[in-house]
Amino acid sequence: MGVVNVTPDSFSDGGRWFDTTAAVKHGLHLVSEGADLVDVGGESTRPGASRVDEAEELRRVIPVVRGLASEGVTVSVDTMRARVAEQAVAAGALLVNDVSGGLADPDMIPAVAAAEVPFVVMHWRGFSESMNSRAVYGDVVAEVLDELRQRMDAVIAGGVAPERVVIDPGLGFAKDAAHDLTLVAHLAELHALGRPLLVAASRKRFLGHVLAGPGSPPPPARERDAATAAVSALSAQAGAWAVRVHEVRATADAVRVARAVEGAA
Ligand code: PMM
Repeated sequence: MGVVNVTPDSFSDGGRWFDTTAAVKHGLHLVSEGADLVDVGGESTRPGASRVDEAEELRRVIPVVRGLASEGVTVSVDTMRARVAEQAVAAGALLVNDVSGGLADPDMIPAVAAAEVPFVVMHWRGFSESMNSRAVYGDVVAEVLDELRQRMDAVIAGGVAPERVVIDPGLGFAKDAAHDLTLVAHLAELHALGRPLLVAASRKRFLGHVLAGPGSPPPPARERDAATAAVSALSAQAGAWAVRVHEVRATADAVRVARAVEGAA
C-alpha cells in the first residue's frame, strides 16, 4: 500500500503532494514501483497535530481519489470522517482506512456498513493532540490485542461484514518506540486474530530511534526507507496482508524476497 498524504504537514512527506495533480502523479508513480493499492489521506495524524476541518479534508482528498480511481488504481481513503469516507467511495475508493477504528466519528461504522467496502480498524486511543500521554501499558501486546478485539466486535455489531475487517496495530499511535518494537516482534499474534493484517511502520519515530547512534540524532524521516523495508520483510514473514509505505520500491523487493524465502522453506 503506497501512501499519498495530501497535507501540508504530515511528518514525513507533508507538503510534497499538496496539489491534486502532483498527488495523482505521485500515486501513479507508486503503482509503477509496485504498489497494489494507494492510500489517500488529507489529515495529518502526526503526534501533536490538530485536526483539519471537514470541508478542507474533502477538498484535498476527493479529487485525488477520483483521479487515481479513474486511472484504474485501487484506492483506499485514510480518514476518520464518515462524510469523507462516503464521498471517497462515491469517487471510486474501494477501502476505508480509519486510524480511529470507527471511534472518532459515530457515523463511520454505519457509513462503511452501507458502502459494503473493506474497513481498516487500527488500534487507537485518542486524537493526535494527546496520544503520547496515552502510551501507557502493562503488557502492550495483550492490551493492543484486547482493544483491537473490542473494536472488531463493535464494527461487526455495527453492520460491517466480518470478512471486510482488516486490523492494524497502529504503530506510533499512543505508543513509544519500545512499544512499537514489541508489537513488530509479536505480529504473528496479531495475525492470529484471524483477520488480514496491515502494518504501517513507514519512516516512523521508532525506526529513527533504532537508527540513531550513540550521541547522534535519529536520521530524518526520509532517510528511513531501508529501515522501513526491513520491517516490510518481517511483516510479510509474519503473514501481513499489506504494508503501508511512502517509498514502494524497496518494500516491493523486500516482500518479494520474503515470499521467495517462504517458498523455499
Ligand atoms: N499511520 C499514519 C497514517 N495512516 N493508517 C493506518 N492504517 N495505520 C497507520 O499506522 C497509519 C495510517 C501516519 O503516518 P503518515 O503521516 O506518515 O502517513
